[in-house]
Amino acid sequence: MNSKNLLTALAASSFLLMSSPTFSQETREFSVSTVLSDAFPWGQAAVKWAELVEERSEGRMKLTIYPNAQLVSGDQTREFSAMRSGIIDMAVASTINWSPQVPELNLFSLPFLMPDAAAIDAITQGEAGQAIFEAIEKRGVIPLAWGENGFRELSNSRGPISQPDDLKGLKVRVVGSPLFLDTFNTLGANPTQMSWADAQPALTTGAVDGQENPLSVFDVARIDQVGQKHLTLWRYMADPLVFGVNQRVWNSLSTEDQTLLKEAAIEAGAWEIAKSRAELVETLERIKERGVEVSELTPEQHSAFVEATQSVYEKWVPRIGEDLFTKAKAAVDAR
Ligand code: X2X
Repeated sequence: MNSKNLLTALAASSFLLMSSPTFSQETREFSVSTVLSDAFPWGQAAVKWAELVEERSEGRMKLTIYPNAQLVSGDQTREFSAMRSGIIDMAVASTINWSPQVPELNLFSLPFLMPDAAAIDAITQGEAGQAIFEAIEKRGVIPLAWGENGFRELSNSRGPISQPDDLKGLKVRVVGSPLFLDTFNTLGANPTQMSWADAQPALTTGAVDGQENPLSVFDVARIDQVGQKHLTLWRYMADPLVFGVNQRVWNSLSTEDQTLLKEAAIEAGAWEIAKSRAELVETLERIKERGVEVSELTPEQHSAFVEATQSVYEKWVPRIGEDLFTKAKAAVDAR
């Protein structure tokens, strides 16, 4: 090879190197926090998001999922703070776990505000949902899309529950927002706050008598095997999931990648919401087959619970925001 040909060959090979994707594009890896793993719809939502992002960015963006709130050592109510400070890049998170830092998210935990799935959608997909996303963003996390953990049903080891009186003295494990203490205290129960990681041993040892979680969680975590033989379908609240990104991470992305990330989150969220709703009937069947005694409420029994929990509204609507509550209530009524 003469020197001219050698130069041409070198130029060609360096051009190839530069244009080959592995050399011109570096892969950026991001952490994604979830509380539940991909054995549950919640974790599956994160997996779907990661798959879509990796595929559409042709490997430029990689989302690595850390389930069981492990990035905050299981302390799920610290997830939002960890996101804000940059310990966590992204999350698919329950509104309950972020509500200590974003009081507006307590809206979804108001007892019996949302009677059905259409009511959840009326809030998340409308003006109220927009206002909630603004509240999250104002506190330093960019919200991209909604998913769903689901209607939280009450289980316990003591006996059937179909009226407020049945809850008297019942030791119930509740999640991190203080609103839950008020709801269960006002019903005469004895609530105690603990993380999901601590809840399962507490149910096993009998340190608590009951818990509340969506049917999918009861089913997959085999809550029936830790003595929870009674389940009340009271649909007292549902926790949506929020796909969110740390603000600095968001700002470091090109507009194109921001759009890609957001569209993938919206798609993954819609997919997961449809999937978890579609699985509900079958999940309940499975739970019944395992010998769990399921109580459904008559309209009168339901009303008794609604009335018994009115004080929660008096205390919490001012903290959530009158305006947001009014928007949400109007959306539910008009659904
Ligand atoms: O802790 C719970 O109950 C769980 C898993 O549902 C949430 O993270 C809200």
